[in-house]
Amino acid sequence: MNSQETSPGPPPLGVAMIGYAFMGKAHSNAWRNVASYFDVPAFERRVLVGRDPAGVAEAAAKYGWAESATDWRAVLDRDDIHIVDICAPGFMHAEIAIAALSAGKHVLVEKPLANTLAEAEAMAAAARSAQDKGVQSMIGFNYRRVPALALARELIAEGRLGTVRHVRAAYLQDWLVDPDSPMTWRLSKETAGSGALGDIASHAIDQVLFLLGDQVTEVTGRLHTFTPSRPGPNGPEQVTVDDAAWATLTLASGAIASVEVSRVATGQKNSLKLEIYGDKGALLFDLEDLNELGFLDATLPVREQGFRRILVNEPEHPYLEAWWPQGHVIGWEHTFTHEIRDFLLAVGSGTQPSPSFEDGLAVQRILTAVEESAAARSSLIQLTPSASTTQTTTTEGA
Ligand code: SOE
Repeated sequence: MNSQETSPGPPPLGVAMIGYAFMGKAHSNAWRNVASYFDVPAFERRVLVGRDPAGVAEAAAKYGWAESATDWRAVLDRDDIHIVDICAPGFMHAEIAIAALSAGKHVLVEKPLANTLAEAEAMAAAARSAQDKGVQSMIGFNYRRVPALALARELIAEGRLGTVRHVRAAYLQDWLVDPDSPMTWRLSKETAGSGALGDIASHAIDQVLFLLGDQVTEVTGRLHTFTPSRPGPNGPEQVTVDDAAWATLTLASGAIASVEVSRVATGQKNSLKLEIYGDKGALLFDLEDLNELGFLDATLPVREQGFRRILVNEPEHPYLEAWWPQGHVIGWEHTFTHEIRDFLLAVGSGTQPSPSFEDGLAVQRILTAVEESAAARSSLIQLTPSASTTQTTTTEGA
């Protein structure tokens, strides 16, 4: 049963979703709920696509898709499909998105846009051509739809922080701390493109661009793999991507941002921390407390200054009017409902959704620059440890 009764008006948009793992589950939840909370164009969840016939059939029934299929190319040939939501691994993004756009389907694709800069450039070119024909496309940087971060962007744009100078972005997880965690597609360059860099630095970097409404002009980077091989079905397999990444970004405005990401930060579960410092104020955010925004107004008398907690749960706050009364907090999954609401409204009004594939390409260029800087190791200065100051771990008096 689809998510909404087909009301009089334009015929419903047929939706196909490709992929049904973690992101497929999160997007399915959003497709199931969006019409219950927001006024969006009529749509129907028509087909869920996956490689395993039994697995995708079970997921389709569980997540509320009318049917399941295993051949995404055949789905693109269907006249009753108008939207393709790509939740497949990164190595499939470019081929599917370009084919879907060429077939006249509106496309939503998960981040990062692609596994390589060349793929991202081809996708952006296909999106420009499709847009000329009224076919829309969007990349799923869902954290832009956290109400607290949408509010942060508004405050910065209103000048409440003055001139932003210094940004700190850290996205820390620990699901790969155990060296015996098995090999997955996310740990191979061939299927994922990169590791923490593309997976979560893409979010952190997009947030810097989103919040400041700025562009990056310089990049330094470093990548590191702490666990070079992991158990595979037939023995140890080489990990060919980074476990952690560091970058500094110079923005066109002159602001400087540091970006740090890791999937081996023991104890950090899904902590995207953002700190934005201006000459008139500052903002603090942590995804693990996504309903809250720390705000310091430096124009107040110093005796009254301090970070105050804004509970971003009022109807006046972005997206919140659709949900619960003030103070009834929302969750991580709501960001995908907001994302699909905005995507559907853009498709329905024939306007470019945001973030666009161009925005995804901008992030991809920065990711590539981090990789190039890391490979050149040009920012790394070798220091020779001095024997006299080398710290030892022997206990006192041992
Ligand atoms: C894994 O790091 C992951 O699922 C990312 O791929 C998502 O984009 C992020 O939102 C949560 O963590």
